[in-house]
Amino acid sequence: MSTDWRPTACILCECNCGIEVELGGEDGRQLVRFRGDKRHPISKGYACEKPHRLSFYQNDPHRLTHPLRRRPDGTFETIDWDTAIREVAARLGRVRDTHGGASIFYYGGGGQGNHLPGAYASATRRMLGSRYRSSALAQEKTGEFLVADRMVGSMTRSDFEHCEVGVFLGKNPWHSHSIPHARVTLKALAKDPDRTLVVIDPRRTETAQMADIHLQVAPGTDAWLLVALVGVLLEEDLVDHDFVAAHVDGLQAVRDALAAHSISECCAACDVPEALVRKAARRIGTAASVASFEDLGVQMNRHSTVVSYLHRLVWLLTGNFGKPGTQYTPTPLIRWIYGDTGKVSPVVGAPIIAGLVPCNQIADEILTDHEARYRAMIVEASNPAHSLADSPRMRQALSSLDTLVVIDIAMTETARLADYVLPASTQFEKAEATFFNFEFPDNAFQLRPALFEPPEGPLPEAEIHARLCEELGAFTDADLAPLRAAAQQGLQAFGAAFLQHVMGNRQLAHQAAVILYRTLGEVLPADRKEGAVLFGLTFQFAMANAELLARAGFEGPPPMAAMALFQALLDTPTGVVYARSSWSDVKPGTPSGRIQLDLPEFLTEVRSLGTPQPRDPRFPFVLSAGERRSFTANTIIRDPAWRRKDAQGALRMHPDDASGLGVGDGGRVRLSTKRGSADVLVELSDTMRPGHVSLPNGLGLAYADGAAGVAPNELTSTEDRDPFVGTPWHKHVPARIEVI
Ligand SMILES: Nc1nc2c(c(=O)[nH]1)N[C@H]1C(S)=C(S)[C@@H](COP(=O)(O)OP(=O)(O)OC[C@H]3O[C@@H](n4cnc5c(=O)[nH]c(N)nc54)[C@H](O)[C@@H]3O)O[C@H]1N2
Ligand SMILES: Nc1nc2c(c(=O)[nH]1)N[C@H]1C(S)=C(S)[C@@H](COP(=O)(O)OP(=O)(O)OC[C@H]3O[C@@H](n4cnc5c(=O)[nH]c(N)nc54)[C@H](O)[C@@H]3O)O[C@H]1N2
Ligand code: SF4
Ligand SMILES: [Mo]
Repeated sequence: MSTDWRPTACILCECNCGIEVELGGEDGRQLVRFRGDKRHPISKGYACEKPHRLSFYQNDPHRLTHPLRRRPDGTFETIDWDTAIREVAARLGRVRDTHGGASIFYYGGGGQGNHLPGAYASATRRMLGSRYRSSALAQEKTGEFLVADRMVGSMTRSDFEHCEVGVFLGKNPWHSHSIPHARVTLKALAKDPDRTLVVIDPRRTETAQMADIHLQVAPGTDAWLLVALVGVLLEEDLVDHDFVAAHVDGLQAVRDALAAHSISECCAACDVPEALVRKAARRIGTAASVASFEDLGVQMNRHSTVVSYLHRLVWLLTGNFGKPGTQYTPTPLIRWIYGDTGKVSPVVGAPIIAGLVPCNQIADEILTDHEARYRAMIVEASNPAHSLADSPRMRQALSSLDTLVVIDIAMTETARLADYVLPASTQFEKAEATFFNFEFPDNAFQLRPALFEPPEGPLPEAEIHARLCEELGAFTDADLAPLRAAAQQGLQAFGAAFLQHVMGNRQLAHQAAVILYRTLGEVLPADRKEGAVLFGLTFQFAMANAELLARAGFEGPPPMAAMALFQALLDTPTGVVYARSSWSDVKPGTPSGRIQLDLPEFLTEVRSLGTPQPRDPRFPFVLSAGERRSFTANTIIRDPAWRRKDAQGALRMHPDDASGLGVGDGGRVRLSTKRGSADVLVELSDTMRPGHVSLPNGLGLAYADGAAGVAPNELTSTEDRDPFVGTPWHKHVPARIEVI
């Protein structure tokens, strides 16, 4: 057996740690062993336990091997690629010609480790005139995006490695990571007597167990806790007045809004002792640096967007922005749109934040006879029939479309509903990359080469979109001829030809991604071919960020620097530092250049916070539907055997609740919400607050031997959502439990 260690990345969370994989097996196509890759500029050798089981992703028995077409009776038949491309292009072209391209909705474009499909799909969408799209971000991050854009004019991330105080709000990084080398960073914080770890979570999570201060908030009451924290900062004058004077507008408006609230009543409302809230506020208010991260525990919960606003007040009032150990503005390789463009969705008029239609309103946009409804959908590298609220209604919506095309590696819950299923190569059978590049001061990008060729059948998304665009008449061989000729002469000649023939021609410019793949891609090493689209993206980056690029060693005029970066990405499969920032670069991106606190829409909500909603006696429990655990990774790995622990994905419950119900550890209960019911296995855990139960995320997948665990969104509803941006309240689902 050969031993062949090759660089790639873990694809199971957005950290995308660099790893090395030992290939083996008779055909050299087995992922045998894994180790963190020390050469990766960000992860530097770190990896958690999950990538050791990545072979379950690569060897999924439900892998799609051929294009499929739905028969009238609902079963699928295998078709060849030529037929699939011809028919998909014809069906979508007909929808465009009859109802307009805006009726073709695009969902997905990538998961935790694969963002090149979305880049290539831009060409297909342009050919079809598709205008509306969404992705998982519009069920988690759009509230934070909106607030970040209005307050700071930019997304921020946090420097936990150097902070004196680290705060996690509705976030369990021990399991969910999201920051580099999470466990090392957490242990260092916890161990150092001069540093303080603060966790705000109703559950005594693995992270909370390491914390110096755990604010074990009552589920769904973070708004009151944060009002109390900000209230103490103001009352005890823990405000950084120099920072505020230099950078912040609107403090008085915050004071006025908070004056309506009593700190002790807010502490009572969130059920955290006032003394502990004051202790946390004082620690935050007097620390040299505070890094703070909010995630799904509050972003998928009541008052989510307002909580994102209040959370920013905590670190902005205390001056924790733009210096080591605090918050910074990252520079991802592609420019992310964060804010509100003022556009709304065509049927229900939902706000489009960050270019995305709220996920919870997609079904409403389809299940209507409104003229502007979505009639067709392309779903790529996503599983909305499982991952979005109210799966039964989502299935109904997807089934009622004129045409549903799914591009995936496996037969997912969504693919089962499709008219056409197009099989993609896995992330180890093609070049891939992600645009989750948020690190600082050095920011890195990794173009991962394919580890081996795809089996006969599946194709990389770049190829699928190129073929679809060709079938739709995007360009001719004559259009590509000068580019192909130039590509033979090297990057510089190609760059000149690309500018002249593509960027100077509107129609072709819209097809830039697939044209790069079809021309430049053909002269790239075969295992890096799908990286062709980065040629255009590095150009865009260089035009906007020449100085950061120069500091990372890519000097010269932007086109030259871009080409040097592109070449480095091709040559360095372990990742390249493409931007070197410094703290003095961190500035608010608002039009005034100052941080804005006086945002009346949020302050009105803050002012009118009454008391937490009493529990509905029919649903006395709060269910967090979709917790991250040691062996969960959304629905990226479908084989339940990959989970070393907790195979059935148990419902976690406090022992007092269990004894009240008369159920023991390992017992079964019926869990019901207003939307649905499921039979679940119980795991007793005194880490839960009484009255709060939780189910893991990503389980209940339709599998060979029947589903393991509960699909959380069989139990959730689309109307339980944030009033500003429509994000779901999945962590706060009223529920009833009966012993079976
Ligand atoms: N192992 C693993 N890691 C992952 C993923 C995965 O599937 N598995 N998915 C990745 C993705 S896509 C994401 S978005 C991130 C999400 O990462 P996290 O947001 O950390 O994940 P969750 O476990 O869903 O929720 C976090 C915490 O919210 C808490 N919570 C519940 N209700 C409340 C409340 O009312 N208030 C507060 N303050 N907290 C509450 C829960 O107890 C839980 O500890 O994880 C990423 N990392
Ligand atoms: N109730 C509840 N629902 C939730 C959550 C929750 O906490 N509670 N969490 C939500 C969050 S934060 C997120 S991010 C979403 C995630 O939900 P989705 O965005 O729907 O994505 P994943 O479950 O990650 O599914 C990824 C899909 O990509 C496919 N895939 C893998 N590799 C490739 C590839 O190379 N090419 C192609 N074309 N496909 C590929 C996989 O087979 C899988 O079908 O779930 C959300 N849903
Ligand atoms: S932290 Fe995330 S990317 Fe890194 S090894 Fe673990 S699951 Fe993979
Ligand atoms: Mo997510």
